[in-house]
Amino acid sequence: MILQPAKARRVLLTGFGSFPGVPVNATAQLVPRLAEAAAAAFPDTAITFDILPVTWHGGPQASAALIDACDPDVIVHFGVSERATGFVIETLARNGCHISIDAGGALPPLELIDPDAPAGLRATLPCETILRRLEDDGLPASLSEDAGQYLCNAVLFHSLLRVKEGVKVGFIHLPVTLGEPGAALTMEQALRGGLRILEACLLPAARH
Ligand code: PCA
Repeated sequence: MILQPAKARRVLLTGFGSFPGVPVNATAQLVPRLAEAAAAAFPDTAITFDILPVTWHGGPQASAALIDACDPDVIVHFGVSERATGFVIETLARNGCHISIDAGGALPPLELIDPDAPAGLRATLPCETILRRLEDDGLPASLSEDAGQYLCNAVLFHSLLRVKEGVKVGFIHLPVTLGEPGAALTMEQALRGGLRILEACLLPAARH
């Protein structure tokens, strides 16, 4: 859904749907709210968002279609992880797939995402700046080099392969319990942190 067409800059935000073991993916609730807040906070920026299916074929395909349609300057993918206790800023996508079933019950076609691609691709978001901004706001955050080799890693890898030079692409993992009572992160904190992440990407005068 495009909230603000024909703006100077373009941002693509994605969350994920349900998958085995996670019947409700909190990023499917967070991302539409973040898109609306971002549209208000960055009026010169067109915000496109969508929720990707957690399927080996459909997830990357849907993401590629969004990238082609909106030609973003910044892409922030969000997903949940059992291991996350705050904002986990993924700095590396690996060319590998765990042999795990997706939301449609399918396995990945290969153990590699792309046999012709490098073993790893670095996220191009300003990860250190994002970390500082989140920490400065009192939010729990860390950098990671292991996005898990499931769909989150696969979508990040595909996006990094697909975009032209200069596009900022990255992935943020959030706790699987996001928004639940007693969770490490409330939905409001996730929303606030999402805006801090976008500030780090969109405000070049900020500390880098
Ligand atoms: N987390 C999974 C896929 C979708 C999601 O939210 C992952 O970490 O790969």
